[in-house]
Amino acid sequence: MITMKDIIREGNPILNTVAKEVPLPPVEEDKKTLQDMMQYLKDSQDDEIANKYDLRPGVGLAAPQIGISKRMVALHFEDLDDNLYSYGLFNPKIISHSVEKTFLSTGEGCLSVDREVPGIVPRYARITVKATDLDGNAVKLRLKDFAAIVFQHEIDHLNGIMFYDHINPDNPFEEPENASAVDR
Ligand code: K1U
Ligand code: NI
Repeated sequence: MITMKDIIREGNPILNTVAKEVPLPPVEEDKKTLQDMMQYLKDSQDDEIANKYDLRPGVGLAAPQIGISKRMVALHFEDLDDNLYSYGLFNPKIISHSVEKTFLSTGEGCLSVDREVPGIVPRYARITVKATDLDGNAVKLRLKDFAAIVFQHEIDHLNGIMFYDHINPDNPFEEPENASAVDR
């Protein structure tokens, strides 16, 4: 079981490293890791389990955050229309994106960051992602708004990028051009 003691915190260079592609089809060990990452997210969103094991709630998790520098991400959340996004993905890649930007009105947080970092994190409003799922099937996902934000946050982890790297240090609340806010 993954708990908060397994989560790598900022300052560890693995979080600033470009993760390696996962050979496909995935071996059992990589599948097991990704299944455990999915389970962390589900457990962390269950109040009873989260309290018992002191889990911080998460909607996404990338393998480098548990010290594994491989291109694997887990996502588990519902959007504002109650659509469920529950995916364990190998080698996710953004193949296209909108010109329009978006940002989370409350700012972003990260399981690897034990502090609030205020500011606007500009993201593409719409993205298309190609990846391989836990069953070894190729998937193509069209995502917008909150879902697009979460996927970009997780794929950034695979490229060694933290959410606060996108915040303008001179003017943290400067709104990007062509952007609309997402509330959650
Ligand atoms: O990658 C991570 O550290 C997880 C992080 C992902 C994320 C946060 C904010 C914007 C985009 C992506 C989190 O899941 S922080 C927790 C969180 O945002 C949340 C948790 C439970 C319910 C609702 C939100
Ligand atoms: Ni994060």
